[in-house]
Amino acid sequence: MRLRPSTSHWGAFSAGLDENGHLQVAAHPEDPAPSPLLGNLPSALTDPNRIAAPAIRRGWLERGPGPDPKRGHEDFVEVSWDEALDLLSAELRRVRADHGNEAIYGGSYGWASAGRFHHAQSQLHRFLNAFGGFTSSRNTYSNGTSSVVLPHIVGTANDVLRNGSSWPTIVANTELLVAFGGVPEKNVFVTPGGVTRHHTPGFLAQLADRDVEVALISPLRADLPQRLAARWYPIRPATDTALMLALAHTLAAEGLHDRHFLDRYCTGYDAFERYLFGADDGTVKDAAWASALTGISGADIVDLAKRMATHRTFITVTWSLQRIEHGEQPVWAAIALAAMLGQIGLPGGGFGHGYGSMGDSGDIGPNFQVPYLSQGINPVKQFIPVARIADMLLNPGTRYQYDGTERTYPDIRLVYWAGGNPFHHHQDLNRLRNAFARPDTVVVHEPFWTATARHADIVLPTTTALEREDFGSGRRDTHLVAMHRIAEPCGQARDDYAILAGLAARLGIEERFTEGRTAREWLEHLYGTWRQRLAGKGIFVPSFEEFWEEGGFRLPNMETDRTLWADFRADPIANRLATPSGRIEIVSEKVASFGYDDCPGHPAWLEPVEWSGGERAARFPLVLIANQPHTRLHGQLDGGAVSQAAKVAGREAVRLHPDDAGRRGISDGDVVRIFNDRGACLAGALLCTDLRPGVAQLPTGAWFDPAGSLCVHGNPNVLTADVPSSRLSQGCTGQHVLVEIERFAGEPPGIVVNRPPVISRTREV
Ligand SMILES: Nc1nc2c(c(=O)[nH]1)N[C@H]1C(S)=C(S)[C@@H](COP(=O)(O)OP(=O)(O)OC[C@H]3O[C@@H](n4cnc5c(=O)[nH]c(N)nc54)[C@H](O)[C@@H]3O)O[C@H]1N2
Ligand SMILES: Nc1nc2c(c(=O)[nH]1)N[C@H]1C(S)=C(S)[C@@H](COP(=O)(O)OP(=O)(O)OC[C@H]3O[C@@H](n4cnc5c(=O)[nH]c(N)nc54)[C@H](O)[C@@H]3O)O[C@H]1N2
Ligand SMILES: [Mo]
Repeated sequence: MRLRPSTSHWGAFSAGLDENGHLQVAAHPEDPAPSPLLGNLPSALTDPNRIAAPAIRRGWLERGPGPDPKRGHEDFVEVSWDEALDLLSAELRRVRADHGNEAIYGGSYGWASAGRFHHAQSQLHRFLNAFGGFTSSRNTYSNGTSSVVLPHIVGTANDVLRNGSSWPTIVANTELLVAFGGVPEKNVFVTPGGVTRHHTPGFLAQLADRDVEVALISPLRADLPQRLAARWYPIRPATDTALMLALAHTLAAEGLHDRHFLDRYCTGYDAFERYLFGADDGTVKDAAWASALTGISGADIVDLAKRMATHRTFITVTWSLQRIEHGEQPVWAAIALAAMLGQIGLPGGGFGHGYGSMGDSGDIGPNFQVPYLSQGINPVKQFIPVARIADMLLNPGTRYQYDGTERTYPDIRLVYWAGGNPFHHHQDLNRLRNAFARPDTVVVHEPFWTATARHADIVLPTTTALEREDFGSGRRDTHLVAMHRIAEPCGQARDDYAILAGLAARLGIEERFTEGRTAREWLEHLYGTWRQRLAGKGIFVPSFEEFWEEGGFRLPNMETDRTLWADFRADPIANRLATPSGRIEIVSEKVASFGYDDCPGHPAWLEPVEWSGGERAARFPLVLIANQPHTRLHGQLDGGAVSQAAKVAGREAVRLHPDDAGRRGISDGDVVRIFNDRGACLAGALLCTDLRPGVAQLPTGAWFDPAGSLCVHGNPNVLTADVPSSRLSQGCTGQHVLVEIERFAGEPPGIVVNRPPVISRTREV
């Protein structure tokens, strides 16, 4: 058996088919900490949910395009590739002629698979741009709140999200790590595009060896590796801002804040201090006040503030903290707190965001631009903040606020998705189903019968990365990996590129889209021009043939420990920040001028609307944390061995505190029903004391398996609210939701999403 190289979002590997046709996978030899998720890969080729042939929803085929509540409830008819592409190209022409390019929504958010050329979104956007453009999406579900608010606070999102302090600097200098959301090791194996060497688990081990003091602030103990001797503060979810304000209040009240730093590098501190002392609203944001909200004792808060002031302290906030209502506030409050400590720009001090959220945060790999496919230019300027998809489809023509501007939702007639799964990633899936009934046509390219494919009209089967040639490299990756074809395409699956090239030929834009190249010729071309550009800078990399033969190579090291923050500290005039004041804006006059009560001009405690009045909390007293799964990437390869091994009673596992379970008569291994007024799902109970009582945890990614408004498999997005973080950023708020849980009495309905939907080979019923 010959093993061939490839890579995935969770790391590089080599793989081959054994004599029985089973995929055997070996981690990259240079990876010090290979991801357990590699164990899901064999299912990519064998999952019964692989789409075998192009398929069209019967109602669309028989009645033609148009809004249809039957979407997601009807059988499919298999058609030939020619018929599928003829019908789709005619429909694209119709929508463009009757409604204009703006009526095509091609945001197509999602992670697709690793590989730079066959990146599904790049391919789709390039195609749609050649066709005259499309309504696009901005920002991410990952950090869509931070990416809007950070430029107002520090003038840049990128330098916070991508170029913060490196782990080696933290390991060598930090004395106290205050980790809001912890540093969940489960998440660090993942980086978009994948990394070949997973360094972060090693850095976490070094933190333990150096006895760095860690304050773990999270409802879940598992958010920090056990080997780190941490002090665990089991905070009530969504109250971190209150804790941060009380820490800030303690510093101010005790005179422990760095006046010099605040004067020289920041603006607005005095107004913020008035807020901390309750000068205008009469509420002093002290430790006693925060204790009632957070569930952390006042003495612990005062003690932590004092230790922060007397140690080299690094404050980190995982991205999950901003994936909630008012998610701007914990990010802004943490920066204000770090500013009061005066250690921003010092080695091992200051503020970090996303440590433990993604593998590249704090990694030391080279920051290297590898070859990629140009998407061209989108002539259509219409866009939505990405998490407003259902609002857009349900409310065409409606006005909404975004980052200080008023915008209007377009009237979408055709939705085109390649490489993403909104029925995984979006909130309130029962509402999303209604939204997906609105357009005339929904097109999905997928290898698998995901819930999104099942809610489409035209379903086009695509290859996985294992079935094609490509090259791959993630952010901060040490290697460029040659991705060889490891298996033949499943069924009639085609590459996204081949599908779009077929459409482009029918639409008269083939030359613009393909430039006359095959996929293999594109790889050689992109690599070749990149290699030439590098040579011009005196950097020499192997020829394409050598690269391909060797399976990859180590990228030249561009490692640097310089951060924007150190430069700013050294000279805040020459290196002024890109904010209106040039400084860190503890108060932003600009944000204040927008007049948003859900995002005022400085960090503030705002109660989640979901809780307000206490009425919902009385009916649904548990806070469900819907975080990232440790057994897979989102919904990908949910049928894989690692994902399946962790299911309880055949469903996604929900973690519950034994006190909460006992009160409800729930035992370990029971099937439970998790519900609120938006929907309900079944899950398998897993009792554990490592989480705060009153909190339950159900990760995202179990495939949506609807029976009415009930998901029988355990997808938390039937429960989450489709509300934005605020009018400022319109970010995703899927991380938390209020629920009640009960033991499921009787025989639970079986899982059916592990099999394809009903498909006919002929049009006759
Ligand atoms: N409740 C709640 N919801 C959340 C979150 C949360 O914290 N809580 N987190 C959010 C976050 S941060 C994110 S990033 C999103 C993730 O949401 P998504 O990125 O949409 O989730 P994935 O399951 O990775 O979807 C990628 C899809 O692409 C398909 N695919 C893979 N390779 C190819 C290819 O080559 N071509 C094509 N056409 N398709 C391919 C896969 O089969 C898969 O179905 O979820 C969000 N949703
Ligand atoms: N294995 C695996 N790794 C992944 C992914 C995956 O699907 N699988 N997805 C990747 C993607 S796309 C992204 S964007 C990142 C996401 O990175 P994050 O958003 O940081 O990841 P989560 O696991 O959703 O949340 C991290 C932790 O925050 C804690 N938390 C939740 N709410 C609160 C709160 O109110 N206060 C405090 N203090 N803590 C809270 C939870 O206990 C949770 O485990 O992960 C990436 N890594
Ligand atoms: Mo994400």
